[in-house]
Amino acid sequence: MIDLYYWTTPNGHKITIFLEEAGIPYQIKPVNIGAGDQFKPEFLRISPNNKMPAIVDQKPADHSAPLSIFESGAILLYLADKTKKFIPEDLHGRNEVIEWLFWQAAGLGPMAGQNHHFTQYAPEKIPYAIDRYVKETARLYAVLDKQLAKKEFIAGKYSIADMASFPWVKLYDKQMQNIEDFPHIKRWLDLMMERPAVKKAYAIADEINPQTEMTEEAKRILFGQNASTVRGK
Ligand SMILES: N[C@@H](CCC(=O)N[C@@H](CS)C(=O)NCC(=O)O)C(=O)O
Repeated sequence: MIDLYYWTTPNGHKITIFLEEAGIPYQIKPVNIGAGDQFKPEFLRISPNNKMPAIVDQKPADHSAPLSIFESGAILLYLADKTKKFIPEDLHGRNEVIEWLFWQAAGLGPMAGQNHHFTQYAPEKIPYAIDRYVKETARLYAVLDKQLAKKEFIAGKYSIADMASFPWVKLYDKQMQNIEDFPHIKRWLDLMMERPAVKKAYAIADEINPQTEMTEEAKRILFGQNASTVRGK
C-alpha cells in the first residue's frame, strides 16, 4: 500500500496520474496546503521541505521498513522502478525519460510556478516579473514542442516524463501561453486528456477540493514563508 500525501495542485496530480495508470493500491492523505497542513510535525518528518506530494511505501520491494519519499520527480522515479512501468529498461530509453523528468522538475515546474505567482497571485502586477516568466515559459514550451514534433510522447513511449509535465502544461492559459503557437504540444495534450487514468486523477482532485480560487488566508500561508517558518522561531 502506498500512502500518498496529496493536495490538488499540478505536483500532486503527477502522482495520482501515476497511481491510477499503474493500478496499484494507494490511499490519499490530504495535505491542505492552503490551511497549513504542510507544517504539521508528522508531515514534516516525511517531507522536510514542507511541500507535498510525498509518499510512504508501506511495503518496499526489499521488505525493509516503510520508506518515505518527498519531491515529485523522485516519487515518480521510485514508483516507476518499483512497478517496472512507465520507464524503459534499456539504458538509452531510461536516461531519456530521466532527462525529461529533471527538465520538468528543474525547469518547467519552477518557471511555470513563478509565472502563476506573478500573473495570478502577486498583490501587485510587476511588469518585469510577468514578462520574464511568461517569456521563459514560452521558451520552455518551444523546447517541448520541438521534442513532441519528433516523438508521440515526450520520450517516445508514454512515461513518467509525460506525467510530470502534463499537469503544468494543461494550465497554459493561466501561464499566458497561446496553445496554437505550439501545435505538437496541443496534439499531446489531447492525447493525454483522453487517458482514463488522467481523467480519474482530475476527478479525484475535484472531489477532494472543489474550490478553484485561492483564498487570501491561503496566500498568506503560502507566500509569507521565510527561514523562521522552517526553524519555528
Ligand atoms: N519540487 C517539489 C515542489 C512541490 C511543491 O511546490 N508543492 C507545493 C504545491 S504545488 C506545496 O506543497 N506548497 C506548500 C508550501 O509551499 O508551503 C516537487 O516537485 O515535489
